[in-house]
Amino acid sequence: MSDLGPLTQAIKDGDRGAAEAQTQAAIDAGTSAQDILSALTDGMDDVGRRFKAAEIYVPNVLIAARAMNVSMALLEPQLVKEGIEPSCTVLVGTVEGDLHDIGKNLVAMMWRGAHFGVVDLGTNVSPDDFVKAAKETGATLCGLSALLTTTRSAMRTTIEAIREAGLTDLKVIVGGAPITQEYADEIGADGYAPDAGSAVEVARSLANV
Ligand code: B1M
Repeated sequence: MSDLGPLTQAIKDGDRGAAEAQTQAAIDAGTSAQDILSALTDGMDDVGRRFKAAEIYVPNVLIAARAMNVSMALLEPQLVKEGIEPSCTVLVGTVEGDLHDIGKNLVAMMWRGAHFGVVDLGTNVSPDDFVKAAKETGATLCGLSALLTTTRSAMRTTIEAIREAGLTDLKVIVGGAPITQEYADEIGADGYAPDAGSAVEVARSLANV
């Protein structure tokens, strides 16, 4: 396994070029996708801590997020490589009003790696767009992500729209920093996952695969 310290540092620094080079070097060295992913998230966690402590500001965070996205684009085929045929279709999106997508992208990548056919609807997805996509794809699962306490309520309205549309078999999984099991229960979600790793377990359990 290659030394992943420089990769974590590249994310902390928001250095896109170094992030790309270090990710590619780690892949070429045969480092596991999971280890590379951990190095990336360690870097982003540090960015989050410094942002919270007002040591850095929104532009720094954006730059780090872009570096992480460049690395994630390179890593995605490695995570997907283990897949044979997707076991079922899974929708994923960040709810209306919320533009955070790094955690949602991680969940989508982990689900792809677990052989789910992922349809990523992006960020700021309205309840109607979730319903429309569910009808079009015949999805089995729908993952909702929210990072803001102010957008948590969009999860409730999305679940209500899904139920009102008669999509009773579509299982909804919620997650994101301000979400708890208690809140998931309160809004009638079928599952809650605190992180991208457990999102795989929850999805497998709900989809019976
Ligand atoms: Co924002 N932001 N942000 N931000 N941002 C937070 C979330 C915040 C906690 C920072 C802080 O104040 N300490 C705070 C929210 C406070 C709150 O509501 N409680 C905040 C704020 C306030 C804002 C703005 C309002 C700032 C402003 O403009 N004044 C604004 C809102 C914009 C909007 O959405 N409408 C804003 C904007 C931004 C950027 C655009 C600059 C950027 C987003 C870039 C992007 O996503 N492309 C950004 C970032 C990067 C952050 C922090 C620093 C990092 C978030 C992140 O990507 N973490 C964050 C502070 C922090 O987290 N400490 C912060 C890494 C990621 C891997 O973790 O997303 O939690 P996370 O995902 C985890 C789990 O939560 C879980 O699995 C993931 C991996 O294990 N998970 C799921 C997530 N979704 C899941 C779905 C599942 C299951 C698990 O099933 C479907």
